[in-house]
Amino acid sequence: MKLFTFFNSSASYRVRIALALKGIRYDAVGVNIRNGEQYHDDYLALNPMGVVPALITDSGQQIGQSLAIIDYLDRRYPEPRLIPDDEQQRAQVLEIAFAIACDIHPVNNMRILHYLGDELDVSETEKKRWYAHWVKQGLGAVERLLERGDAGDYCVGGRVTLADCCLIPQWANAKRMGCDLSAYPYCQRIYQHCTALPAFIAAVPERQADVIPA
Ligand SMILES: N[C@@H](CCC(=O)N[C@@H](CS)C(=O)NCC(=O)O)C(=O)O
Repeated sequence: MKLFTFFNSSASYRVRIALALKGIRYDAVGVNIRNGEQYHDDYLALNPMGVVPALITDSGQQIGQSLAIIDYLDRRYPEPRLIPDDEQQRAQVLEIAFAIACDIHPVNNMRILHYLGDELDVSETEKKRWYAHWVKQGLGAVERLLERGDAGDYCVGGRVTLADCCLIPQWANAKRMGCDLSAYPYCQRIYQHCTALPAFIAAVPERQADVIPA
């Protein structure tokens, strides 16, 4: 299997966590999205969205979209199950995962921030405000979902799921961007617990072969 990834891409990070949890061996191919490698023709043929990650499976299938990749992995390698079969837990897990992957992440993606600066002349300070605003709004909602559910060391059901695979990279990203995260104790507890686990440690940006030192 080949994963096309960028070290500090949070969508790639989600998939790296899932691969590590399932103990799947894969070759990592770095795509430097800071240099525009996601727009090279050969990469666009693999993932027409021009974003990372993308996966080429052992049978040669090409899959883009981190959640589609994790769903594929979960069906092909069911242990540990990341998207529960139980319909109530499944809905809880997907609600949190989609809140992060569909509502928070897309508005703060690199190309959006570039567009704000390059095309709309938005200053660096205003871009930081933009980023912090959507993190606050989105993580505030995730915190309430965790509060009304059964969150503890994990988002749902006392074990690792897709929701944790999405929360940890989003949280790490917000930390890196200097957001105030003091208002989200449920998220904080899950971050502290999960980031001490071997699979999450293996997936961190700093340990990837394509890391670019700060
Ligand atoms: N919905 C996509 C989002 C992928 C995505 O936006 N990846 C970012 C890195 S986290 C990217 O490649 N950005 C390149 C860019 O903004 O030009 C997924 O979940 O795979």
